[in-house]
Amino acid sequence: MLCKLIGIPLQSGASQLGCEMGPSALRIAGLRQALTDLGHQVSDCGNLAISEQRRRDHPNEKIHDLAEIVAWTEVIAEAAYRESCDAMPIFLGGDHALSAGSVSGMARRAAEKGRPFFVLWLDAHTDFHTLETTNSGNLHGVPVAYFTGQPGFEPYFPKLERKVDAANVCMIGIRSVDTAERRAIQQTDVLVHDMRAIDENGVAALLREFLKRVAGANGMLHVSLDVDFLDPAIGPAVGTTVPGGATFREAHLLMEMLYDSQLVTSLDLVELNPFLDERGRTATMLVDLTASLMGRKVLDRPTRRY
Ligand code: NNH
Ligand code: MN
Ligand code: MN
Ligand code: MN
Repeated sequence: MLCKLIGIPLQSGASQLGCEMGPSALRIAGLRQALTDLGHQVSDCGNLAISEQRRRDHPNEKIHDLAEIVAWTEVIAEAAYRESCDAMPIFLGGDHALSAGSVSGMARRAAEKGRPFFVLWLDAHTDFHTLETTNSGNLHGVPVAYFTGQPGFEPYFPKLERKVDAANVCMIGIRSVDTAERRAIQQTDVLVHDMRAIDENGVAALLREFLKRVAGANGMLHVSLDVDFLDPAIGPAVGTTVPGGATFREAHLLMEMLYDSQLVTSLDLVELNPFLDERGRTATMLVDLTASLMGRKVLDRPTRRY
């Protein structure tokens, strides 16, 4: 597989500065080597950058850095579309606002290939605020509402060439949902598995069900991995830690199952804030999880079909 590493030093969607250093930390933690060790070809596209920003004012005065995030969204969506022509893009964040671009660009690619498009959202949060409802004003809290076509993003954000069907979005790990998000997401077909669902069923059953649907539709699958999906004990380098997250084995099992499925066509690694890390262990954790997603295993075993 040809993997393209796309660095996105975007940090103004989050409340705390530091995600800008995420792409560097992932490179230093050995992402390229981990992938080449597994037999993949890797091309590092370097970091994206934004140029001019058009001024944008939204009536919700809590929102900050709207013009910058919009400029990033355009650049990222274009890069996602371009680089996914012949490769699997891996988006090195950067805060989760980047997924407005990575997901919308990949949705456009899937439409061009005539394939249905699915998103697996691994996060403590649903990121389902609209521009009207965000009360933190942090735009890393809005990407899922944007790419599923909830109202109010136009004319501020780029017009979506393809919305993602809410029924094709599956979330796992959820344990922090604001009131407005809860109300809005319950009116959609987004499949939300909170931590209780993991406790009661185990991650494997939840993911297997979803992968069967993706496989049955011959879909393309985008995986968006927010560091705060992990329990803070194994992923401390994030500005929005929430207790009670996924364990080391739960996270690796999901990645191993995703590899077996051979359905993943793009990946976000987001919200890594190296300023908050402990001797690089969260960056290393993300590299190891990516390796599991790309085929690293303890023992060879027959590939499971979905
Ligand atoms: N819902 C909160 C907000 O909108 C938190 C979002 N923060 C995240 N999302 N880290 O993954 O501010
Ligand atoms: Mn998130
Ligand atoms: Mn989160
Ligand atoms: Mn909020």
